[in-house]
Amino acid sequence: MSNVAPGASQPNGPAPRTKISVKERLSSKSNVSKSIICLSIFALIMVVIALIIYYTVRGPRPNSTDEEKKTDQYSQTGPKPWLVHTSDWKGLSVKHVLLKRNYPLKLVIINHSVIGGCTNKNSCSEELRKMQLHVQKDLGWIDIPYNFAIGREGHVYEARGWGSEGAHTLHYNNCSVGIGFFGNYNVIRPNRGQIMNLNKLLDDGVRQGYLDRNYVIVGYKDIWPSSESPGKNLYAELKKLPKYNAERYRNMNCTQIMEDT
Ligand SMILES: *[C@@H]1O[C@H](CO)[C@@H](O)[C@H](O)[C@H]1NC(C)=O
Ligand SMILES: *[C@@H]1O[C@H](CO)[C@@H](O)[C@H](O)[C@H]1NC(C)=O
Ligand SMILES: CC(=O)N[C@H]1CO[C@H](CO)[C@@H](O)[C@@H]1O
Repeated sequence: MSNVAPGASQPNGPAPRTKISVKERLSSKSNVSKSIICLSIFALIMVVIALIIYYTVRGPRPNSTDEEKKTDQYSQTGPKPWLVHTSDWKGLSVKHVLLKRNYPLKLVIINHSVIGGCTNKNSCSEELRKMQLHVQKDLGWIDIPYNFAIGREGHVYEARGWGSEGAHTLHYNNCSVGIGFFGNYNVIRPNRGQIMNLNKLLDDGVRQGYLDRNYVIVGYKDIWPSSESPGKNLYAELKKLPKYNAERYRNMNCTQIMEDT
């Protein structure tokens, strides 16, 4: 008798037990849902904390829209807010070798500065002033070797400027414009603001008659292959530009380039 399965034929026996066990089951069910809610809240908090840490720690990414926005916020106004004249970065005024008879130029040579890598108008201006003093005092050059320099924040800095001979590329200074990007582009990447303003500068050069409308852009190492300049990341970006063309004047000297039609 006692071996009969519970609840089979004993109306007074296991009935209350069943009730208790239902109650137990009910209460354990609500415990389970309580813990599920708790776990969900905990997980949610962890996700929020993780997101906060992620966005705080990672900082700005290269090529991010933040960076583009920043490069559009020039710290000056006027018709060419992207261009910083020598007087604006407080460079010494220098008597340059004028190149008038060679204009319009057909060749644009891009280099990187390797050292430095300033990211705003103040620090770039300071870097230019230091560079100017250094090349004049220690190297005996008349000025910064480039015609123009471009900071990480996108401003274009006038160095020797349009109309003067640079000292950036041996044998090619009197038939080209030399532009130096601040920083080491084997390590850092150029951002879109820098490339955008390189194009603005060159369009402006064409408009003013300093650059031929069919000018070509090359990297320093296209002329001197033993060099790494302008750094692999900038070089890769230059190759995407419609005006990039390393073949057009390959192995030609300045006389030949200027005579080319
Ligand atoms: C350009 O410079 C080269 C040497 O770097 C020189 O031989 C040539 O005569 C110069 N040409 C002009 C037009 O200044
Ligand atoms: C440029 O190359 C041509 C052809 O090789 C040569 O006749 C001329 O002397 C060169 N000019 C300069 C300035 O090196
Ligand atoms: C003017 C200038 O900075 N020229 C440099 C271009 O890059 C090469 C390689 O880094 C240097 O050797 C040049 O001096």
